[in-house]
Amino acid sequence: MNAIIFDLDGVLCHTDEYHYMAWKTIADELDIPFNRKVNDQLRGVSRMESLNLILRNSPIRYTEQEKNLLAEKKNNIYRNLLQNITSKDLAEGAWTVLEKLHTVHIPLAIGSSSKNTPLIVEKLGIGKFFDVIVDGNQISHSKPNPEVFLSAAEKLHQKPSDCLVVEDAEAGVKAAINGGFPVAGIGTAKACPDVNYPLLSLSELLTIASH
Ligand code: B16
Ligand code: MG
Repeated sequence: MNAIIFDLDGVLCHTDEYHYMAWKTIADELDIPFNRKVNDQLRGVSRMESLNLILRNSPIRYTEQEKNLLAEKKNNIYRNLLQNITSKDLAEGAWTVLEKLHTVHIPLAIGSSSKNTPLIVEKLGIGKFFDVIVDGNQISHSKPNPEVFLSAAEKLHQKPSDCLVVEDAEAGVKAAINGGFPVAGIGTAKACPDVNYPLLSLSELLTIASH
């Protein structure tokens, strides 16, 4: 393994909780049932695809224009929640792991579906650790399509089989597998079949990277 590609929401930070809060506000306003189980299906999935998954539980058919407004409203709520995040919002051990991997010159990338990646990375102060960042602004197909990870591997000048993807979401694990990447799963993704490395903590990456 030559390089590591990290998912962002749910792996390096818990902004996944803010996605949940913002979608919950929208779903409650529309009187659509929404809980953490539905929210788990939205992990790694693009904003508009997430909205379509939520609206499947509504008897009402929304126009494209209405959907665009709902997605924009959700994003405004989400971005307001992001305003106060700092490096304290990093996942446990993330800073130490990134610092150590960077110090031993392991090329590092972020591969995220989120169009808010630049804001989150800036707020967390972790940009300096990454050689490459590919996010939702640069891709046409979100996870489980492997595009985001393939683009990151290409920019790292590495073959997919030499880059370890770290994911928290089923859609992300599938994207990695579809692209031919080995994958480490953390959180709910550690139970996904096909995960090569189920992680209890990010610090286990230091052991994996040293082999
Ligand atoms: P945005 P990841 C994903 O980020 C989130 O997991 C997913 O819940 C969200 O819908 C998606 O980004 C798009 O986010 O609305 O900010 O563009 O897990 O791929 O880092
Ligand atoms: Mg994620």
